[in-house]
Parts: sequence; C-alpha cells; structure tokens
Amino acid sequence: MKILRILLLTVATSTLLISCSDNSNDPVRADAPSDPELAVEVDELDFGTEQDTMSFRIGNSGGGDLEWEITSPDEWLRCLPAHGLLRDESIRGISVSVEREDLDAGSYESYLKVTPSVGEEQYIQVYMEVEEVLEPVVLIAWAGQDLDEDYYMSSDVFILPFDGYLQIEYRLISWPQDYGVELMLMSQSQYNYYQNGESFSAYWHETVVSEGFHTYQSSPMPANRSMRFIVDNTDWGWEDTDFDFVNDRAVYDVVVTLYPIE
Ligand SMILES: [Ca+2]
Ligand SMILES: [Ca+2]
Repeated sequence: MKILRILLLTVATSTLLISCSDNSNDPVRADAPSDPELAVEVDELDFGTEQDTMSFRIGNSGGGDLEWEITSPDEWLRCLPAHGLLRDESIRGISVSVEREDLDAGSYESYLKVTPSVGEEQYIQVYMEVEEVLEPVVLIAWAGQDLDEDYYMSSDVFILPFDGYLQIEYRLISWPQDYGVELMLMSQSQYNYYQNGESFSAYWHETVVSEGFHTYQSSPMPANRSMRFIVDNTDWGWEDTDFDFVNDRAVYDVVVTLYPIE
C-alpha cells in the first residue's frame, strides 16, 4: 500500500512538472481530467477592536469535487459554513465571526485551518483586539447629611482608577438660601491648607444656593490622581457664611461618580 502511495505521488509530481512546463503550442486535450485544488483568498484577517464579522472566499481551481472543512482552535473564532463541497472551478464565500464577550482585554491571535479532501491544508492567521470596557464608579454616596454653619464635611482621600470626569449629583434638601454651600474637589496638600484656614486651590468647586437637585461635571481628570471631596459651610473657600446669629444648616444627599471619557 505504501509503495502504491509513493508511486501515486511520483505520478502526481511528474504530471505537475509537465503541466508547469507546458508549451502553449503543444496540443491540449480539452477533457484532460485535473485534480481538485483548494484556493484560499486570504492568509490573514485582522478584526481590530471593532469588527465582529469578516468574509473571504475559497475555491476549487482544479477539476472534480473538493470537500473542505474549516476549523479553529479557539471558541471565540467561528466560520459559517464550516464545511462543504466545491465543484470544479467554483468558489464560495465564508463568513468569519469573533465573539469578544467573556474575553479579557488584550490582543488575541489565532488561525483558521482549511482542510481540503485533496491537497495540503491552508492557514489563515487571525488577529483581534479586545478593549477594556470601563464602567462608571460611584466614589461617594452620602444620604441625609446634616451640616451646621461653620462646619464642613470631607471624604477620605480617594484615587481615580482611570481617566475620567466626575459627576456630582447634589440634592440640597433643606437650606435657608442666605448664602451658598460650597462643593469642592482638592488634593490632600491643598486640603491641609484649607483645614488650616489658609489660601488653597481646588481642582473643581461650585457654589449651591438653592434647594433642589443639582448636577455638575468636573473637567477631565487623569487616572491615579488622588483627592478629597468637600462640602463646605464655613467662611473658607469662595463663599462666606452670614453673621445673623442663626445656625444656617444644610441638609443634603450627594453622589459623586467617575465616568470614563468616551
Ligand atoms: Ca465657604
Ligand atoms: Ca447664619
């Protein structure tokens, strides 16, 4: 059997050599049978970060029937159809899809193996990127806080886990509206100045005078920046208290959320 196979191979090779050196002046038999031969349009597919489906064509550039099958070593890479039959000199489109869900962020590389019933298998290299999906992060959620005049409230120091902007949703439930309550974001070092009644700067600040629901957004801020969030009802900052001998008390809810920059 082995000898037969070697003989067949030898015959096939010599046929190929003859056909390669064919002179166009030689008579050609129109009905000469040729072997089926797999042709694959591409040797690489790059899905990048966005694309979910791509397509390519396979064909039988020889004669006779050619069965084929396409396999992938990875679950996230699929072909439709994945197998079939190509009549002589026919082509067909193959749709390739990738599934990024459940995959960690990063670069992925795989391949498709196209196996014909006759001839060598062919490979298509496949590249794909999975981007990190950032979800908003709630950094502060204070409900029903009660802040007397000449007092302030500070969060602990927090660190931004990614580039983003802060959205401050502030509901001032009860307030005499004689002056403004201040909302501020500042670094720890500026907080030290603030605490000591010295001049300081803030990454962001807003003065709220009226009761009700207020939403603010900070400018974009870099990842790893550390800061504190402060609600101020003191003479510090940009707004003074009044001196009416009445305790102007602020009652409020506040939620501070970090949103990724789109
Ligand atoms: Ca103030
Ligand atoms: Ca007062």
